[in-house]
Amino acid sequence: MNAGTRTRGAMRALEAPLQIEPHPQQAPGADPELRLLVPERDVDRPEVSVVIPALNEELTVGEFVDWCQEGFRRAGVRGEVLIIDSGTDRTAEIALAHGARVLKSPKRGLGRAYIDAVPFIRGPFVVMGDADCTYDFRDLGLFVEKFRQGYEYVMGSRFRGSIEPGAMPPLHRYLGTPVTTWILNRLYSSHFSDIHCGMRGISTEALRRLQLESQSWEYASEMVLKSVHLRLRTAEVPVKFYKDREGRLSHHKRSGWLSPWKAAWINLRAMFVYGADFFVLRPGWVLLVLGLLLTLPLTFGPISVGPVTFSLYWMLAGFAATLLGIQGVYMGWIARIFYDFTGSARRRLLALFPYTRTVLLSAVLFLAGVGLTVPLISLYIRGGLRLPVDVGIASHMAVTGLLLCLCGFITFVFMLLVHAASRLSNLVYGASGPSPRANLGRTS
Ligand SMILES: Nc1nc2c(ncn2[C@@H]2O[C@H](COP(=O)(O)OP(=O)(O)OP(=O)(O)O)[C@@H](O)[C@H]2O)c(=O)[nH]1
Ligand SMILES: [Mg+2]
Repeated sequence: MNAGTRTRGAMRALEAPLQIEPHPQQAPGADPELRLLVPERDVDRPEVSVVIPALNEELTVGEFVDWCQEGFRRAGVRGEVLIIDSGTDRTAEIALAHGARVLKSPKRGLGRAYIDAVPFIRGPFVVMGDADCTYDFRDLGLFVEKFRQGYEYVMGSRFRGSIEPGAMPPLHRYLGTPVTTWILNRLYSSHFSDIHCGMRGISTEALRRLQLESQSWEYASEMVLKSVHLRLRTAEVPVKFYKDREGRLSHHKRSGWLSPWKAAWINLRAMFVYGADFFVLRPGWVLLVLGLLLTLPLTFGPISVGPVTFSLYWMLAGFAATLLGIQGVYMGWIARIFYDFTGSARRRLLALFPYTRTVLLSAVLFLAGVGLTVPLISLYIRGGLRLPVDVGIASHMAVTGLLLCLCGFITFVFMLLVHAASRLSNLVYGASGPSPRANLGRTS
């Protein structure tokens, strides 16, 4: 069935607010290294774009494009396939012949291929994946269904779908993927079941807001983490995962044994960089509370609980924990401002740390700290610049005093950074944050 004559009823929800971008080749400032090839049977005003990087995939790309067309037909949607080809074989020619658009781009990595594609995407919704026929794009209707229901980010899940025997090495299937997915879910309070799945859907608007930067395999983690930062409405759908065709080598294997390890390393790096707040905030709170509990109650002398006496050494441990904790919390909050796509962290932190009130609070903390050190300093001066052997509770007070001085100063500097980082964030993401619901065609 011709894509253009297909019934529109089923996709009315997607069509209503459609805003097709002007043809990207006419856009000024386009990357001169990119070249768009349009097939004879091009699709006009697509409602869904399948966006696929390909590096020498002549073995499978033709069948892959056919799968996509079948997927569009089954879903009753007008779709385009956009192959980002950075190879040297016949991939582009075959893809074109099967009706796909091809964006010729230099070989600069998988993440970069997606970045290159963004200005060329015409549909309001995108489904991504591999050109190797390992993900079953004939079922892309499941993604379309979720878009219709109003979801902005739709993760495929091979664990909720099916995995052909031999498609995933046992180490990945039973250890690597479940464990990293579990850790990510714990840290980010998310509910993914397969964070490494390459078949994903996203609204084009959300994809643009993600502002992907990863050049290589780590784009996968960057996307997941930013989708959490952006609080995208997220769903999961089952996908079928097949093993590589006879004769096709995964790019990890083509690039040598180090490649998957390198991919894992840079994915981990992306998790740390884009999720710095998640990593330091919770441990920071734990240390801060624990530290304060070990310090403040001991300010006026040791305390015995049963057989244990909490004295100066415990205080010093608490002192260190409090400092680490407050730094963790403050740095986590700063990191949150850096990835504050929605503007909510800025609003919350600026309200919590207004300039004048925080300056006053910091000054009070600092002066109270100085005050608590006075007994020890006066003992020191009265002793002829020597401390007596037993200084009593003066040392306890001084430890708390020093801690309050430091906390006051750190809080003051943190407040300055919150204000500075918020201004920067306003410039990057817009003063009130982007409108997350704009221009999306959805039923709910
Ligand atoms: N344009 C472009 N495509 C790439 C590049 N590197 C990989 N690809 C394509 O990205 C997709 C994923 O690559 P695969 O080799 O299947 O890697 P994978 O599926 O993540 O890893 P395996 O699990 O080992 O198969 C394929 O369609 C590749 O052809 C690149 O540098 N540029
Ligand atoms: Mg693959």
